[in-house]
Amino acid sequence: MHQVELKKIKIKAEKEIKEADSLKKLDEIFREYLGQKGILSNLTKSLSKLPKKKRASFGKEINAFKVELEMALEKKKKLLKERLEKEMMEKEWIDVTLPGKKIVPGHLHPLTQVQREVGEIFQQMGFSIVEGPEIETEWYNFDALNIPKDHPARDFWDTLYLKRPKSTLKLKILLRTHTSPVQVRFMEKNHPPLRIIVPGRVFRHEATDARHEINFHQVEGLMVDKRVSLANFRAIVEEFFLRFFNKKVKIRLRPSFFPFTEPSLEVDISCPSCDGKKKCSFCQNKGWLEVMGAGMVHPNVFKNSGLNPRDWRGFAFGMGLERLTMVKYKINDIRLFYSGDLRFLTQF
Ligand code: FA5
Repeated sequence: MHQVELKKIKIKAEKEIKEADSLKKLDEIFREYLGQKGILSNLTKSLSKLPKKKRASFGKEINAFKVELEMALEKKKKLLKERLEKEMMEKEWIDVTLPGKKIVPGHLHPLTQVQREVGEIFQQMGFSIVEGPEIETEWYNFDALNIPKDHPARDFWDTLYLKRPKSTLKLKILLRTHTSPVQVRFMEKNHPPLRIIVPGRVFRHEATDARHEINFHQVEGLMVDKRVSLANFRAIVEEFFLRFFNKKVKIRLRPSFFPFTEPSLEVDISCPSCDGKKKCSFCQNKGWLEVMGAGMVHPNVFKNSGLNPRDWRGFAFGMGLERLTMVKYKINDIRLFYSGDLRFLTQF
């Protein structure tokens, strides 16, 4: 009776192993037959009910079947694993000869690039880069720079004033119209000799056109020492333009007026596009381009910064970063910088 039963179990187990198509299924078969409460374990327990004579031989048969079953399961497991690996390899096959996906990296805005370049050139000449607040008080933007209230010079700059809560200080606040207030801020806290440049954003309530924006950038320069003269200024800016344009450009200093410098100058450079030959549309056949305002620091500015004007001399200048970038790359409309137009931006 037991032999017949064992035979049936063997046939069933063989069939199940043959049909098993996953490792999970094989696991279930293992538990069904060889587990603690599995079929073979039950058969072994039932040995005690057999007559002594048959017990030993049937026990041997069960053990042999156990070994046979374990081997069959192991073999099938190996087979299934191999099949699985093969399937995975086929699914995940990569053709390394295919061209890769092109990554288009972003890059710095042309104004940022030029601002950094300007900074590096001045740093090589011993200047430090300093920053100041974009929201300024009337004092730093005007009064400290020798532009008193009701003075007509204040109209040079179309100022955007800001509202402030009534409860706080009476000082008016505004969006700075130039980077010159940082001259005073820096001299208040740092004793000369000093050489700084101040790149930064400025704001003016102006009508926009190809050369004017309401929001643009300036780079302020300030050098203060015992004996600084316009000759030093000329040498420094000439060296700056030589490095910036990678060629020698001529410089022309014209008398001008700024309340915070005396004397004041307007600085022109020979057009790098036609080398001053008056033969290009960029300089409108003039051969010269206006690039910055400058002058010797006014004694009142030293006083307002807590320095004795008898002890110190200094020059200051302020140039428009957009205008400078336009000259370098022959850009004819300032509004392109803020257009977000990729056809323009990707050229840099
Ligand atoms: C000033 O702002 C002075 N603070 C410059 C200065 C500094 C003089 C130190 C003396 C000593 P001005 O308003 O000219 O000056 O502006 C300086 C430069 O900013 C100009 O030469 C021009 O390049 C640029 N600029 C002026 N207005 C605009 C505008 N609306 N859009 C773009 N660039 C402008």
